[in-house]
Amino acid sequence: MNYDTEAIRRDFPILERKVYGKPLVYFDNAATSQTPRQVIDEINRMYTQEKANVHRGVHCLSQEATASQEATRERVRGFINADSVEEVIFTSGATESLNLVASSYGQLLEDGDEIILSIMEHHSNIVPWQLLQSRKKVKIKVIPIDAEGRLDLDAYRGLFTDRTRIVSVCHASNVLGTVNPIKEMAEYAHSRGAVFCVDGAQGVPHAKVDVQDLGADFYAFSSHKMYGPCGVGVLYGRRELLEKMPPYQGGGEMIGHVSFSGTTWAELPYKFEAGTPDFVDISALKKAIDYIESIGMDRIAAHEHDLLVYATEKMQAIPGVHIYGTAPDKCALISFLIGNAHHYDTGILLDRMGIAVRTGHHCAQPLMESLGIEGTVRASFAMYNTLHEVDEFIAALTRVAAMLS
Ligand code: 7TS
Repeated sequence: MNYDTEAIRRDFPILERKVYGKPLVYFDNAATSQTPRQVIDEINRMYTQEKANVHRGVHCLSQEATASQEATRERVRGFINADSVEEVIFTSGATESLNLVASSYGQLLEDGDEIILSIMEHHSNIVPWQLLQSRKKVKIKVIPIDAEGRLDLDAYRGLFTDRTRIVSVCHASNVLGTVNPIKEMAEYAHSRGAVFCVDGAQGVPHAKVDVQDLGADFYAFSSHKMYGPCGVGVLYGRRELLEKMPPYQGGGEMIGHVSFSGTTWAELPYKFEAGTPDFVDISALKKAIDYIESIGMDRIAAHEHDLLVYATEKMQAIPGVHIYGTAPDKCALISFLIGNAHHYDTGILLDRMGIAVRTGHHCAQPLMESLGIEGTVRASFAMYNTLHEVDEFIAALTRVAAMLS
């Protein structure tokens, strides 16, 4: 069966709209991807038919809403091949998932313990660990990158000591696109007695993820970057670790029994889900997974790779364009600058031509500093983008490059 981009595009209503009278070319998918009708319909169905608080009511609507939410948990479990639904925790996004790990697993660390991160991390995999440093005297060590934007694995191995407790790195960089060798890195961390946490925000939307095969002890991601609703994220955690960890937040539903003489916690995964969850959007997330699987993650990955290779080749031919991140294994995004032009100016001009890209530091300021720049322009692709759109982008970029140089 051919990869039918036109049929896919018909499922995404927003792709029909125009900006400044021009057809929208949406190349900001690494920030958030668009949502198919099937997901939007499910959100609508939940609001019109099934809105009732979950895990609370004896009444029919509450039971239906609970079943809808819990069906997503099972769907996510299968999607990432977790061993059980107890290991799938719903959060508000990758950011909250990573804060949960740093805060709660962080409670188990002792003064003098060490954490390994990488220079290419998003702020959401840096700042939560720094917040932990205000409570514990833990040390943060940073894996550097080479000229192509790959993690320096010799340096990585060299950072370990007998105090290394946890490594937390991104599956793929949101700036460089580099896909990190998670399996190999996790194996080494385990051989040194450390736990391995993966920021999968840019991993899950682009390739099949098997948390057990990867050897991830934690895996964090956001629904809105994988064609799902906003406001929902997932934290996968290995049961044995989750059981040892204290709760992240206190409130309704995360308790066993509350008393002023002492409170007990609910079983997994509810111990980590305080308060009313975003059950409407959680329920609709399973429709995004259905959608991805109806097309096939391998086919999506191959299509995105074609776009990446085609766009990279064409961009390299435009005078003045410099691409940041040239690792052989990249997810479908390209960061670049034109000569000395400011990234913002390039972004504004492209926007006026109907092309949505992101500009700035992409919440990765330590990486920018190490590259000696303030920011980049970033084009990022998704399953519905086309070679024709890349051609439009290249034509626009050629004009912008001529204007700015
Ligand atoms: N980790 C990575 C690697 C990311 O790219 C992002 C968001 C996050 C974590 C945080 O995800 P959130 O859904 O909780 O916000 N990255 C971007 C980006 O590149 N442009 O906008 C958001």
